[in-house]
Amino acid sequence: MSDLVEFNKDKSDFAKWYDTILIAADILDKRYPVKGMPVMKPAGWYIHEKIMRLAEDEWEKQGIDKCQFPTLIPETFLTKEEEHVAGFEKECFWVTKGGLNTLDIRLALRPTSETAMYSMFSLWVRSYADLPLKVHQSCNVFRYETKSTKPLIRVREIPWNEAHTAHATAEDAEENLRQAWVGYDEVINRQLGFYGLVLRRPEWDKFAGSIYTEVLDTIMPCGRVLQTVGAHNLGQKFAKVFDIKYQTEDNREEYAHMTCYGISTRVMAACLSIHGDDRGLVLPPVIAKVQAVVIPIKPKQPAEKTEENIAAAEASWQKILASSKKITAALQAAGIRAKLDDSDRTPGFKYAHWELRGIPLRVEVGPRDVDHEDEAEFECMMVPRNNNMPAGKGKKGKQAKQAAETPQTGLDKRLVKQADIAAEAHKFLDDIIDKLRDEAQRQHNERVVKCFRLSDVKKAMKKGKVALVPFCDMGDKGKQAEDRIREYLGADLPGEVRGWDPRITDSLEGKTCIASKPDEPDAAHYWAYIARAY
Ligand code: PR8
Repeated sequence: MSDLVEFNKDKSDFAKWYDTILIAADILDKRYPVKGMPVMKPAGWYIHEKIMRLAEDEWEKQGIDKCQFPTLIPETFLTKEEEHVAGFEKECFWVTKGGLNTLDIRLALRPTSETAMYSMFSLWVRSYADLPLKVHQSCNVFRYETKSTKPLIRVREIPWNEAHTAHATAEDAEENLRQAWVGYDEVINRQLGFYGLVLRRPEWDKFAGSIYTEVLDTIMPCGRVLQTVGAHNLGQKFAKVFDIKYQTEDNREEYAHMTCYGISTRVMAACLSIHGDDRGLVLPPVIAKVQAVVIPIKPKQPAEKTEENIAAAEASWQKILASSKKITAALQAAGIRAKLDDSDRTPGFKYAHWELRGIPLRVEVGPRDVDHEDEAEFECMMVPRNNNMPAGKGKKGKQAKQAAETPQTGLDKRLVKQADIAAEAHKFLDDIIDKLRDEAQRQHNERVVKCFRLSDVKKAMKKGKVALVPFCDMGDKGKQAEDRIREYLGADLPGEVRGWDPRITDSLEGKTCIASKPDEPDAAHYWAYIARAY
C-alpha cells in the first residue's frame, strides 16, 4: 500500500508530512468510501490498542472497572439533559429503521456515552455504599463532524476510551479528576513521551452539560493545538435529570456528583506527529509492535573470485545469519518484541523500510561482528531510531550548514558485545523514550511565547507559536474579547482563546487584557492561551 503515495520527507511542511506518513507507514487507508471513516490497518490498530491498554491499566490501578455499553441510545435519553442535547443532536447519526420497520423511537449511534451509562447508574446507585461508581470502556463513538475531517484527528467514527464516575461529594469528584490527570500524565507524558498545555476551557467552550472542562491541548509541529484529552466535571447536572440519587448515612437523599473523561485516536496522532522526523515515524518502544529489528548484512562479493574467497564469504554469511538468529532469540527471551529481517532486500532498503515505520531499535550484524577467533563470540551494532546523525551527512550547501547547527537531540549508536545484548537493548529502549520526551518538551517550550499586544500574538502565530496573554474573563465578557481577537487576527489566522492554566501564578497586577478596547482598559485576571486549533 505504501507505494500508493510518496512520503513527503520534509517535516517542515507538516500538513503534507502528516497526510503522507500515515499511508506510507501503513497506518491506515483512506479509500473507504464513507467520509471521516478511514480503515485502520494492522500497524495503526496495534498502536491505538496499545495506547488504549495503557489507559485501561491506569484505570484498573485506580479501581475504575471496565465495562461495555450498547452502541445505540434512545432519543429520549439523549434529550434529557438540555445542554447536552443542544451540543450533540446535530452531531448524531440516527437510526430510524429496523429492517423495513420504522422505529417508534429514533436511536442515536452514541456520540458519547453519558446518557446510555447514566440511565443505568440511576438503577445501580441506591445508597452511599454504592459510591463511588467508576467505570470505563474502550469502544467506538460516532460524531457527524461538519468541519473537514482528518485521519485520527477528526473522524466520524472515533475509537476511544471513556471513563465515567459518580461520587458522594463534590470534593470526591474533584479528587477523582485530579487522579484522572495523574493517569493521563503517566500514559501520555511518561510512556508516550509528549504532553501539552493542561487548560481549563472558557465557559463558552466547555463540554455540553459540564460545569467545567479541563483539556490537554498538545502543540503540534505546525503550531496548531490538538485537544488530546477532555476531562469534565459534570457536577450534579446529569444526576438530577437521570435521577442518580443515593441515601446518605444519616438517611437523606442526595444527588451524585459526576465526572467523565476520554482520549481518542488523537493521542496517537499527536504521538506520531511530535516524534516523527524526515525519515518517517519514531515510535516510543511501548507502542511498537516490533521494538527491535535485526538485520544481517551480507559480506561484499570478493574482488578476486577464487573458490577459496567465495567459500570464505559464504561461511561468513552463514555465521552472520546464525548470529542474527541468536540475537533475535536473545532479545525475545529478554521480553523485547524483536524481529529478524532476513529477506532478500539490500540492507539500505531494509533500513529505510523500518525507519519509515518507526521501529525503535535496529540491530546490524555484519562480517566484522562475527569475525572473532572464538567462533561462539560475536557482537552487533545497535542503532536507535532517534540516532544522532553525523552532521550534514548526505546534505550540501545551506542544508549541510543548517544540519551542522542543529543540536543533536537523539542517541548515539553503539557496538555491543554478545554477553551484553539483552541489557543494552533494554537500556536503549529506556533511553529512547527519555530522549523523545526531552526533545518534545524542548520543542513545546520553544513554541510558547508571552505576548502583551495583539500584533505580537499575530507575529507569534505566524511563526507557528502559541501565545500566552493577559486576559479579562472566561465568561460572556471574555467571549466578546475573544471575538475582537478573532476579528483582529482575521480569517487567515483563526486563533482562539483556548483557556487558562490555573497553575500559572505569575502576577497579573496592573496588567490589562490583551483585547481591551482602545479607550477602555480591562483588568486582566487570567493568563490565557491563544492558538489555532485543529
Ligand atoms: C467527551 N464524554 O465526550 P470530549 N475525532 C477524533 N477524536 C475526537 C473527536 C473526533 N471527531 N471528537 C473528540 N475527540 C466526554 C469525555 C466521555 C469522555 C477526542 O469529551 O468531547 C478529543 O481528544 O472532550 C476529546 O478530548 C476526547 O475525544 C473526548 O471527547
